[in-house]
Amino acid sequence: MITKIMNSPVGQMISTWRMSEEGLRLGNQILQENDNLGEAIVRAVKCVEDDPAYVSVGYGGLPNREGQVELDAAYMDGDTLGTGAVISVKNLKNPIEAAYRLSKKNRSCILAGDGAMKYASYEGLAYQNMLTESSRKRYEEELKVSKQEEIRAYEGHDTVCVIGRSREGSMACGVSTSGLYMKEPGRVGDSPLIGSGFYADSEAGAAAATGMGEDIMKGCLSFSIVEKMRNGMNVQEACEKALREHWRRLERRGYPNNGMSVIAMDTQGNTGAATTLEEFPFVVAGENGCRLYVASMDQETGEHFLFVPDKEWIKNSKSD
Ligand code: SD4
Repeated sequence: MITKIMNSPVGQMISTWRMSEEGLRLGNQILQENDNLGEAIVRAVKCVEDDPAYVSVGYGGLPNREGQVELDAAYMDGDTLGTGAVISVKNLKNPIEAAYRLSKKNRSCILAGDGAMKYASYEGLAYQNMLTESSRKRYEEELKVSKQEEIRAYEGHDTVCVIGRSREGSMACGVSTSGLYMKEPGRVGDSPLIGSGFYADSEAGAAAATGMGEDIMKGCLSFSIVEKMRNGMNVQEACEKALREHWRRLERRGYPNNGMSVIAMDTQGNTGAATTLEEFPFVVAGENGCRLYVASMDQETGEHFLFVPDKEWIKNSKSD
């Protein structure tokens, strides 16, 4: 039984995929207790990074075509517009922590590869071998079934994106991912790119994206949602419209629908979500606790609706 909801939920935090539920609960607890937005977002993202059961983020993430887990993360402070990101980092336990610290700097705040690792080491951040036994096995299995040039991008690549708003109206956003499975070493997706994978401006709202990075970045999707809100559009409409416009733009060029999903929050804490998938789970948290929702797009008409999943849906869903 699906209960459609007419108005998008109101809250202080919103995050992508079911895998973010536990983290969002912990982050929301911090926000409710001490209103520390940065700490709340970093806590929520770290919870997903640390859990090897989630194969698309942090520890146990999806390896690249050389069998190494290469991670991207970013953080944006919507008050200062301060942005930090780390790109293609290996063996860094919590990339979001490095991105958060870098967001407080005004120069050299987006770092890739060795430079990012040097910064993390200077900051005393923890290292860890991020390749678990099961991600190594998954890699070896893939090598057996595909020739190098035919390697498939695994469908379960996902990004944890967390948007938050403090009681005083400060907004921020954090994202973390291992990107595409079997990606080329050094491949950069949308997630650590400002305006594509994330954007936060406390004067206008915040948005973040998950899905095929090469497609998302062609539309600077997160920035485009925030700009629609800045111009007065309702948050749910901004998500749907930005995504639809961009999807059509890609379609006209012959791109297939590889899946893109977005979440957003306006300056009052109203949330929105949209997807080109049939179903995209997201989580909203606030004073009244934490709740899972699903955004759904009719694949024929492009129409969206949101619903609260029941136990049956949760039991049967294969989505992260
Ligand atoms: C990337 N956007 O690296 C990420 C992956 C993702 O759902 O979110 N997939 O392209």
